[in-house]
Amino acid sequence: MIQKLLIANRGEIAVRIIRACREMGIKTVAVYSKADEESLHTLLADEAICIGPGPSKDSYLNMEQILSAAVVMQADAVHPGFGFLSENSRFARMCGQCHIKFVGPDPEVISRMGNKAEARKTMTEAGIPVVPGSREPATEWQAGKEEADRIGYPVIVKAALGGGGKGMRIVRVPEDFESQFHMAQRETESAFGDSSMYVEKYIENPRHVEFQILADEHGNVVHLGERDCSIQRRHQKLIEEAPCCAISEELRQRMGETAVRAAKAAGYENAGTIEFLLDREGNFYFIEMNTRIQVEHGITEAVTGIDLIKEQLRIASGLPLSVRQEDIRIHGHAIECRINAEDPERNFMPCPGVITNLHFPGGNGVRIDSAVYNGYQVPPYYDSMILKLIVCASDREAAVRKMRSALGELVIEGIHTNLDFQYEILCSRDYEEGNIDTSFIESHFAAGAGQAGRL
Ligand code: MV4
Repeated sequence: MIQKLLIANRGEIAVRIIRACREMGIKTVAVYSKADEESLHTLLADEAICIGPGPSKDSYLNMEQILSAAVVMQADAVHPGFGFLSENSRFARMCGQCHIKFVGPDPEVISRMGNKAEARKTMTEAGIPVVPGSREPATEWQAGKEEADRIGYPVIVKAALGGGGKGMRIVRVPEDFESQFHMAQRETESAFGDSSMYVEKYIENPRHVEFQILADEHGNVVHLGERDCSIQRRHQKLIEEAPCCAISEELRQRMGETAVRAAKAAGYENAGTIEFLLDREGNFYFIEMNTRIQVEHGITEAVTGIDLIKEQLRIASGLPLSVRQEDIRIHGHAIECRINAEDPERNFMPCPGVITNLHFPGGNGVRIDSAVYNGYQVPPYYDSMILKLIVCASDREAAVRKMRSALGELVIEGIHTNLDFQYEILCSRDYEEGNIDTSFIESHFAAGAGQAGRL
């Protein structure tokens, strides 16, 4: 069993991991930047070690510094959380070379799934339904155009190393292909230092539905149902829910079984997510696999009762999964709202600063994952997400009502947040009725803006 875990992250996910370790009797080491000396993860861990100045590239992305800290502090495992180094295969490999267990899949799997064109190929060969599109990545527009003409328009050109919306262009007519391909490719080169692209049929306004899976090193693979993550703004998720209200029990079984087969085809170990697009006709297509614990894991925990971080630590320790597929049941409905330190009135610009007054909602079925406290200074260097509000109730309608009530009780003063924007979404007719897809924010708010830009 892991004795001492170094958490290569900050903020609420570092706190979430520390809590799981405390319950499991695992000692914790926090790493922190100069800007995080007073952060909750630094204060809560058993031990803490400074790894550099505020900017991420000098601290939370500094692999040598983090591994030196792990060696010096005698940690036997590293949990990368999400973001930062969580999907960096080189970091995972370096951990192995230092005889430190990386809490996640093998470096080869991280790298294979990190290349979305290669992931497509792996899944196609395993008989997993993928969006019609490229069999091979293309670096020349002519090769991409041949694929596009074959599948038919509209198509979407994507970066092989992309994900998260960078290096992506929708092409509606053949005449635009060459210029759109080059635009996507230029963005890809500057963001990833790579020019490898692929083409897919463009699915109009799908739902983004992802399945949580767990795989141990003994060959057991299970799925924990799905999350609907369709409410996004500029590829940043805002609200997630579990289960997806557009999926029947029969479809859930088919998609879940597909997700398990996908994880097996990838040679997967630990917690992972299989992303699908779901169209109006109920067709689903694999798009990507995420090889990390995700921000929205808490809603899956709420409806399954399974602690995903504890499962990750069990798996990394070589233990079998604590659950079998037939024991996993989805109970009720959970919703998560991401609260960000940003100003919806100023195009969602990040707004760091000091929190001068803070009040959390509570009650039955309300969970807050956060690392902020009254008087805390939100540093300017990192992601603007400061709090996740998760509610769980017997059904979707009850969960929506509980979320409205909880958002109404939540008080964060001193900094701008998207709290009111979230409340507005929760009160909209289409959200209430479950009429959501990936175009929701664009179609309900002009240019994805807040009240200032309302249609
Ligand atoms: C798509 C798609 C439609 N068809 N792929 C966006 C993020 C990345 N994880 C995958 N994404 C999409 N992939 C196919 N074949 C729609 C999206 C998508 C999207 C695309 C362009 C502009 C905004 C979008 C918002 C959500 C999803």
